[in-house]
Amino acid sequence: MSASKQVRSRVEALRQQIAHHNYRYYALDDPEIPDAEFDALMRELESLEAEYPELITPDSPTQRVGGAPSEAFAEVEHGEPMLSLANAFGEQELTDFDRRVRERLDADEVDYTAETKLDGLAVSLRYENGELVRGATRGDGIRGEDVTANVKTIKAVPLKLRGSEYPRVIEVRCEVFMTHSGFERLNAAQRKKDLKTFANPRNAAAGGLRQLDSRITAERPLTVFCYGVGQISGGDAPDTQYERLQWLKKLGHRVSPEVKRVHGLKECFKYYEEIGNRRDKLGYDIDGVVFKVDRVDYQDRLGQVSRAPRWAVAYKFPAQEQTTRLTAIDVQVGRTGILTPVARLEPVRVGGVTVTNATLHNQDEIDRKDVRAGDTVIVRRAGDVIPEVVSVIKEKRRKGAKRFNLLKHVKNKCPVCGSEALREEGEAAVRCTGGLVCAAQRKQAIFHFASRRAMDIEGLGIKIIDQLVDNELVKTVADIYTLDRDTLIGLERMAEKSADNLLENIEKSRDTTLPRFLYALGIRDVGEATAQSLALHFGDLDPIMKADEEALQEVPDIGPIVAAHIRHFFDQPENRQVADRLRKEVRWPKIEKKREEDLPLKDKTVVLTGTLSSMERNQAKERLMALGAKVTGSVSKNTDLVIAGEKAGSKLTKAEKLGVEVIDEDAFLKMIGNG
Ligand code: 5U1
Repeated sequence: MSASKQVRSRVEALRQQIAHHNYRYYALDDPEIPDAEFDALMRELESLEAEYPELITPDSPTQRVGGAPSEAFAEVEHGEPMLSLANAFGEQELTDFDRRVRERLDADEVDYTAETKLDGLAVSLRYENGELVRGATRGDGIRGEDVTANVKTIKAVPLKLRGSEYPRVIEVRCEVFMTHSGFERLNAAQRKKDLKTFANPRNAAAGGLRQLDSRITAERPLTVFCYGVGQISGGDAPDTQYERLQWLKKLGHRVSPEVKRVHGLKECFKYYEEIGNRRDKLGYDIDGVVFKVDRVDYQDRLGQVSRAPRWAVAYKFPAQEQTTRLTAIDVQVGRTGILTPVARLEPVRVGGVTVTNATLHNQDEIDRKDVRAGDTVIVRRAGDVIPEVVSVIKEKRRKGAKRFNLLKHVKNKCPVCGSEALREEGEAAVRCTGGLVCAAQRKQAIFHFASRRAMDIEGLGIKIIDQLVDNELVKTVADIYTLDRDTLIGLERMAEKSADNLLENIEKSRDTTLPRFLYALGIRDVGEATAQSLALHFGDLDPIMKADEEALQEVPDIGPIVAAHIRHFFDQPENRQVADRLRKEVRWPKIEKKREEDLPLKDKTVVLTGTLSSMERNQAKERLMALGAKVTGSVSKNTDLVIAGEKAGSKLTKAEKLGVEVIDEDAFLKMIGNG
């Protein structure tokens, strides 16, 4: 059955709506409808076209993904050559460019259009009578490759120009690129499919555009920004570069929001600086900015040399990637005890600074990139980010270069304190187990030990800890209890009164509880709740220090991993020594060992809702867990008890509806013995 007039007009209306919403979404970055509504329009059009294939046209939005792959790209000639850009490095070269422009034009000052320079691939889009008829790569500037099927898959490329006021033929010049988020998504999908990942967004974009099968291109998150025009016949374009870009936007094209008209050289430098400051937040890679003489009649007067116009210049940022030699791989211990492999490099300037070290992250990353000492590597430094080794130039590898194994390199010991270094199954990081003695972790360990929920030593902040550690006055947390007034007064910016207060607080901290003390030791994965459970189960420190992994796993909520962490911690003679010293300095009340069966909230599922005035929610949760409760986040028919603080909302309503017992904060405090 052929399509009725009604169906035809519905199809036409859908196409117009879809083109309009594409324009709002891609060109204006200002969508009017949610994605789901847009998808519904697309689905309706697809189903009508499936029913009435005679209605399918090449510019229908359903036709972005083409059919079978082609054998090779055909060569096509651009209507007008695609020019390239001359570069300016450094202030002097930009100053020279501006001077040459002004001298040739005999002008005092010139307006420029300032644009970002994307790190992508230049493409020319040819429209005839408003329809996209061809997409071509730059090639040698005269002839490029026909990538029409591929560019049609890029949603930001309009298949039809908007409105009816456009030249009969127009070539739009644009840069195809990939955003950082698109790149991450693509690599995540590649990993999931066990396929090769891409080194950077540029490679991913270039590879995507040059696929002979456009169905693969369609899966790559490519986008475009348009930056100029080539051939124009049968119509006119505005007289300045800036207005041309606004005009292209009106025709449905995507133009960078960073485009700006600037007056004279001073404003060019200002623009460069502004974009440089925001470079890392743009969400895509740029390698500089471009300045173009704004008036097209001036551009015509200036002309070109070889293939580069005299009226435009790319002012580049310092390169963010450089090649250098990796002389050695060392291992550093961070303040949390993680052993990180570090590449020692022959000094190289990257991103405007000299780089001599770069992180290699962990063993998995070393294996993935196959980095070996002596390799020639590509180093990247973007913004304030720590320099990293991106990849190895394998062709330049010397014979006999050996694979690097971190644990072997450190002989399974922390290079700082000599405690055992461990890599757990399923973990990328290798860690030092000498938490209490390792100099690399000292400051962090002391800070945690003194924190409010641990030993609660008010006044022992990071600035004082820095001085105590740097002057070797405190080597382990046990040394805190040997500090005297004279030592403290000798610290920078430590008044007598503050020293006295700190000493008093150290004294006060001697009276603590076993859970606080266990938590303060900083054993991996032993938070407040686990410390509570350990204390209740074992009753004292000694049996905990002696317990094997099996015995530790008898404690509620302690599984094999946490049990192994506790055991490893106390297996380190240095940690044991510090714990022994500490127990002579501090004291805690004896704990009535409770059998698990006797815990008052054993097997009860409890939900906390609203705000408690007497403690933080986390603390309340831990108290409940210590009494044997299972604390969950949502109310269901399996909930035994809801504790409702101030401003309790939907959870309270649900509990009431389900008839679950609800108590207020006072009753809760009584229940946990704080009433
Ligand atoms: N933003 C921008 N990139 N880009 C690249 N503008 C621009 N202009 C170019 C090129 C190759 O060339 C014209 C100046 C001819």
